[in-house]
Amino acid sequence: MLDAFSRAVVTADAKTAAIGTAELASLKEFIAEGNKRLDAVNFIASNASCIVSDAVAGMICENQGLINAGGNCYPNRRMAACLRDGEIILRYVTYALLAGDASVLNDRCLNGLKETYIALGVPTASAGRAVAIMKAASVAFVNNTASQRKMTVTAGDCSSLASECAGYFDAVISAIS
Ligand SMILES: CCC1=C(C)/C(=C/C2=NC(=C\c3[nH]c(/C=C4\NC(=O)[C@H](C)[C@H]4CC)c(C)c3CCC(=O)O)/C(CCC(=O)O)=C2C)NC1=O
Repeated sequence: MLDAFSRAVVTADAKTAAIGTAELASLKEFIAEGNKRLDAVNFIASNASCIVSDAVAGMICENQGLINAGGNCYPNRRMAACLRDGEIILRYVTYALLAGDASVLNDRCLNGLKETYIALGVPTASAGRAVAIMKAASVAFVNNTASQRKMTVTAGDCSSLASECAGYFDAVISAIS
């Protein structure tokens, strides 16, 4: 598992190069923007059950066959597995956002997930839809634009954190598509 710092070391080592000024500048920014990052992770993590249940409910609302006999959220055991998977995926996205690096998400969550889903008959398009709804909600939390749950926080520009966060969700969707 890598973070923004160890990623810079591994990348430089692979080129047998010194850590360059560009890498140091980007790590400096990572530190300078660190409080925003911690707030963003906190806002997502502390609203995780709301984000997950809303996304799975939205996915089912758009495709009610999922909860009928033969659907992959039927019976309750599968519904519970689906909600649990939403929580797992969101948790690994918050780990990646905290680390500023996707390797923990890729190695420990996404590796083999598509194959698992195919083997179990989990519909990957529906799973991708739930992840897309979690992405929209999480980006709203990062930008503090979630209408019902505004956080009291110093105002600032979090657009680059929001797009980094969106990128981790996009990586999930493409890994299972
Ligand atoms: C370390 C990270 C990690 C991941 C990512 C993980 C995923 C994961 N999801 C699974 C099952 C499952 N996943 C789902 C998910 C869904 N069904 C739907 O219709 C929706 C589209 C979707 C929810 C959004 C379901 C229903 C099952 C159970 C399928 C079955 O047993 O028939 C299984 C099979 C074993 C089990 O049931 O627990 C794994 C390994 N487990 C892990 O430990």
